[in-house]
Amino acid sequence: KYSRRSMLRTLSAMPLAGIVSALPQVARAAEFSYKYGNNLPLSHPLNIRAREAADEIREKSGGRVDIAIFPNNQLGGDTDMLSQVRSGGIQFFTPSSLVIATLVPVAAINALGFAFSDYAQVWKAMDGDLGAHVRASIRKIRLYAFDKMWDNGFRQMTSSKGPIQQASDLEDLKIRVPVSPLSISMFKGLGAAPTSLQFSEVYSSLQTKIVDAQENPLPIIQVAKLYEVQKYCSQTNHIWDGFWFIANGAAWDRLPDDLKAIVADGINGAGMRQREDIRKLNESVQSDLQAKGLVFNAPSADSFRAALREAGFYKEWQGRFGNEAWSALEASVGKLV
Ligand code: TF8
Repeated sequence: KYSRRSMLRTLSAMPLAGIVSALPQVARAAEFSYKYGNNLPLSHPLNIRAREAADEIREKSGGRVDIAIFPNNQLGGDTDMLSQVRSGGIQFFTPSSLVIATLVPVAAINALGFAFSDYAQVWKAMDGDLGAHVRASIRKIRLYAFDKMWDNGFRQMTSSKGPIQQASDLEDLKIRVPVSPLSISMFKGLGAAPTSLQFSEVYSSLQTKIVDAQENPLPIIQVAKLYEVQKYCSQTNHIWDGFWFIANGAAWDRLPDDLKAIVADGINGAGMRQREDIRKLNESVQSDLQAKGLVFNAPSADSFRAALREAGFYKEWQGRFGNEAWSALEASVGKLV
């Protein structure tokens, strides 16, 4: 902290060029001070790249925009942060597509079970028409979604009971899923006994055996230390899950255009690098989790897809998501029904 006197002393001892370059550093409150909340530990690429984006934005805006990051559910669980970003209590949040779908149902569409087979299909859809469709729907509830989704990853199932090799192994399995009607519908369709819990409750509910299984991408299983309370990991790749980087709509609209461009570039650019981080992590994290005791298997998608078809799952969700979104999805993944 600078006192006025010590500042004057410093300034008078400086050549003019030095004074000018020192001026912006004299703690000036940012014109736009924002709060960004998320549910992940600092070690996850989401937080590493968000930090980078915030630094870049502060610098490029000459200190006019300051984004303070509140990681790791410090501001409450997903549902709490979602209502805070709507009310304007915080200005930014990165819900998983499943979480924002509690308000914008079509946002769950990328999480349709066994729809995407690889990242080429994912980014074709989400950087293309399907993503645009979902962003427009998010805008309707006065939130603003940045163009580039961030990657959570393909979701995998873990259990303390045994490996999941095919759909029948899910029968009556008590599995935690996010607060998401689509996840509940999918796991019911597969014969399991799903329970919705916020992410902030996952570790303890596995530890106390309220549930025996859960499903999340490998990097999440790692940073949330779920291997401590799970034994088996079945690489089902059943859902591709991403984060929407969203802003409170009124706060976003108030921002002057030049600053909007700086913020959007910072966040979208960091998002592209975050995708790359997750891709690399997916390659390296399995051996790490094996070393920590998780036992892996990699089942084929066939029995799961067949069970879901038979349960009428795809038909039902085609109706719920609507034809426009559904055809945008099928344009990337092929016919589903
Ligand atoms: C869940 C979520 C998580 C993400 C991640 C922790 O399982 O989908 O995968 O929210 O940020 O609740």
